[in-house]
Amino acid sequence: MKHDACVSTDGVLRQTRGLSRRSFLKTAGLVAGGTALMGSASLQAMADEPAAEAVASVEEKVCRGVCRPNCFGYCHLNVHVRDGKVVKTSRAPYNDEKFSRICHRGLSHVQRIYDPDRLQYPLRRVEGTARGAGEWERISWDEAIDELAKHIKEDQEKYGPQALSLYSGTSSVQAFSYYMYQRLWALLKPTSISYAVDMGTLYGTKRMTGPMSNLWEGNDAADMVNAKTIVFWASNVTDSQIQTWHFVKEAKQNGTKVVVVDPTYTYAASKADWWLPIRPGADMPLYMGIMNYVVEHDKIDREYLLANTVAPFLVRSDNGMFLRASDLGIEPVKTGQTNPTTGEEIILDDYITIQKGKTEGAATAKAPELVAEYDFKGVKCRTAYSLLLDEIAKFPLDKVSELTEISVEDIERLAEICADTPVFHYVGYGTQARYNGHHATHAGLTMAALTGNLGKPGANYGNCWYMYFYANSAFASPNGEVNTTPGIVINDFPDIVESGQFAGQDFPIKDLYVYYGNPLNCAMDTNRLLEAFDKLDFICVADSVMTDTARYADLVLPVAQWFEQTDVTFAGQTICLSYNEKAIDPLYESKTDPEIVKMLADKLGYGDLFQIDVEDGLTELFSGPLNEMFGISYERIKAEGDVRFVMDAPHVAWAGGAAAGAFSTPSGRLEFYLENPMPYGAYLKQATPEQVEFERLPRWVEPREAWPTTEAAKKYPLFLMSERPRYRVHSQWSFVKALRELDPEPFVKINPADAEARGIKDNDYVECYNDHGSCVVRAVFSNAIRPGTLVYPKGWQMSQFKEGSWSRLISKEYHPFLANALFMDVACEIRTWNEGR
Ligand SMILES: Nc1nc2c(c(=O)[nH]1)N[C@H]1C(S)=C(S)[C@@H](COP(=O)(O)OP(=O)(O)OC[C@H]3O[C@@H](n4cnc5c(=O)[nH]c(N)nc54)[C@H](O)[C@@H]3O)O[C@H]1N2
Ligand SMILES: Nc1nc2c(c(=O)[nH]1)N[C@H]1C(S)=C(S)[C@@H](COP(=O)(O)OP(=O)(O)OC[C@H]3O[C@@H](n4cnc5c(=O)[nH]c(N)nc54)[C@H](O)[C@@H]3O)O[C@H]1N2
Ligand code: SF4
Ligand SMILES: [Mo]
Repeated sequence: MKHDACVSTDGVLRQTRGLSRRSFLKTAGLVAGGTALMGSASLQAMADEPAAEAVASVEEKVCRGVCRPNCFGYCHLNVHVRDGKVVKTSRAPYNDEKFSRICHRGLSHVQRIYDPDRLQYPLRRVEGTARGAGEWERISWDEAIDELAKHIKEDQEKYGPQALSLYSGTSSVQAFSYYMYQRLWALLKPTSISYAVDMGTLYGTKRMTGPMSNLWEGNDAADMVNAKTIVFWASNVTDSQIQTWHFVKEAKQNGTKVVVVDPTYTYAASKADWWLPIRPGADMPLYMGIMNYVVEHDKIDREYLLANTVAPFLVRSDNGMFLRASDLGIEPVKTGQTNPTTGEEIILDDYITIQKGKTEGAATAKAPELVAEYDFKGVKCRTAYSLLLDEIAKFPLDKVSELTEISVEDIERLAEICADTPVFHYVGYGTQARYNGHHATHAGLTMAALTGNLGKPGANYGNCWYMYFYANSAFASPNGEVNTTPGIVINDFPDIVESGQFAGQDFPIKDLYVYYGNPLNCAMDTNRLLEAFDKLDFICVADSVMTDTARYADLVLPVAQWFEQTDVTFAGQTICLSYNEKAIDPLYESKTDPEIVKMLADKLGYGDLFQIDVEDGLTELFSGPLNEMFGISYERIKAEGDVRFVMDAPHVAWAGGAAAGAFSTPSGRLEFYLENPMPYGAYLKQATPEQVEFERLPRWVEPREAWPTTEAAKKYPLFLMSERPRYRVHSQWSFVKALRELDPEPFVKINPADAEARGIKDNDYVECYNDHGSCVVRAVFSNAIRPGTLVYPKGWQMSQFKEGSWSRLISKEYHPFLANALFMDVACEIRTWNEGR
């Protein structure tokens, strides 16, 4: 399909039918004044098309925009511009029509762009006032960049390159903007602080399927229609991937059954054939219970296990490693080829299996045993599958029932469903945001392999979110420079700032630059983070609104909105590179990120390396041998609007299995048994040999706080969980008036029984609190909430609370193998709150 770039539509009449003159004027009034309070009808007005007679005389141009919060959708939008103003956003087509969608947030962009509270000028904290006091002075861009450059230069010279730290959130996947920053960071070598989100899924998957797996693997949602059953695990899909729900409905119409495993009676649960209200945090034992049943009833997929997993490999009891041909005195074969990930030479040293009672290399064994033992010079060896069976045996169904609070009959019924392939396990991020998160993924993926539910249409375990990795990396390495400073995770940031030490070395961090993210809102333990902020010399935030984090900065840089710049979005569930064209000039004095980078580079003496305009930059980024190999160029992306970068459609993860090279593990198979479990991002923790041993197989780890036996739960018996906010994406859209009218203030959903036991009435203000912090919100009674739990839609900015904020209640602790924030692993208590008390 040819994409019409910014067409000036003399055909306004064709484009603008359907809205009464009155409602159009209402929308137009909003654009002009920006402050008009809109009724909920105004969203409808935004969706409808203005009346022909009202606008016949006004020229309209329609530009292609990409809505790019990280709700996974990246919907294409028409951005309608009249008189240099965006008057409306409407749904625009993807080349694959299945992905053409828009939601209430996408429809309300006009209010984001013309938000009267949008940042307009660079702001500096008034000298002598405290951070967060809200006293700002307007300064020029020149002064602002001067000040930023001065701090970076002085502190890096005095303390080393790590003195500058960066926090980038999840709104970062637009190529020119992202890589311009990377280009500067390659020269400045600052400390990158990574967020610790969704890692239980990422790490749990990658450690079993290899580093070349995409970030968050899984089949394309369009493949759901091929499943007999879709099982939603810990996914609030109707709100978190609203753009995907139609695939579920289409599958249902096609006869697919839907099961929802969730402690909360979600909207998806209300539309499902079966809802299983699981105890929060107990998915791991449920997966083990399913495996127990399918093993017991001989419903495993032997063929899949033998050909695609390490199931038949012998494991040495002395060192936990697989027995190899070289152990038996057979010379390995040197291939002369190198592993693209490790750079090491690939040496073929076969893994040993048992066939007809004798050892046999896995490469040649036609029918190896799943369960076998072997005595290797006095070292007992057993197959990886036998070791898995030992773990499964620890989960008899009555124990699983106790842990999950699901009846034995229901576990059996679920296991029968899971064994009846193809089953599409659509896995959300609810259960993994706990201390035990990666073990749930480990068990889930093993269960999918055991039942042969991977690598074929309709069979899946995961949730695809793909990123394009082939942008020309030379762009981000000017003069061949790369950032060599070690990265850290946000959870460790407070301790590192306080001690000035990292990994036993001096590591003073003095400055912080935040872009594409809102860590005081979306990371963990806000109180502890604020203590770290207090110790920093200088904080600069680049955003388009006054976020929680911007409020605590010394310098705030106003960033241009999405439709005020050209760029290419390179990630998401639609697996496309999407073209976003500039519709209007940046409002007020706001500037795009690349412009900020250029100004800063100039001040720091690197100006010559940054004389790149967006068209040339994008052309370079989508050029070179890898892009050519995929047939991708900026010219093509621009002309076609979107270009799919994973070619099979619908995409099936790990298709073809081991024979097709689907797994990039050392063995080339799915490794449910790990020879060398390696910690992920857990920099400040030292794993003990016992912990390494423990990590080899899926094992039960209790949540850190939100589990009946924990210390925290004795004091704080309610388990607090967040849900994706229907009216925001994280903290974005927080200040959009039409949405605030529908969703005016922070609240927590509570089962009436828990509320009544505490003397709380519906709609009361309540304080939620634990040892980490607290907040004050409305209590909303809901029978959809599991007794003993509380659920809040996340993302409210601090200024919208009566007191405190949600992330203050979240611990900064993490598992020694995995830096993953414990968003769902929160024990708390709740009491009524009276203003002025
Ligand atoms: N509107 C909107 N959409 C978004 C986002 C947003 O902020 N707003 N954020 C985006 C991002 S970055 C992400 S990572 C995704 C997340 O997408 P989801 O994972 O679908 O998001 P959540 O709303 O956190 O849903 C988690 C679900 O898990 C359930 N749950 C909690 N604990 C458990 C458990 O132990 N077991 C089981 N089985 N269920 C459990 C919760 O009740 C909830 O229904 O959403 C994306 N989409
Ligand atoms: N309590 C709780 N907290 C959570 C979670 C939870 O379940 N519960 N979930 C976590 C998860 S899964 C995630 S992914 C994170 C998300 O965490 P964040 O990525 O920090 O969340 P956002 O609120 O989307 O912040 C993005 C910010 O970038 C700005 N922005 C957008 N586009 C641009 C741009 O082009 N340039 C610049 N400079 N800025 C831009 C937006 O205005 C916004 O302020 O939140 C995590 N936080
Ligand atoms: S917020 Fe998400 S679902 Fe809504 S229009 Fe934007 S990308 Fe699409
Ligand atoms: Mo996320």
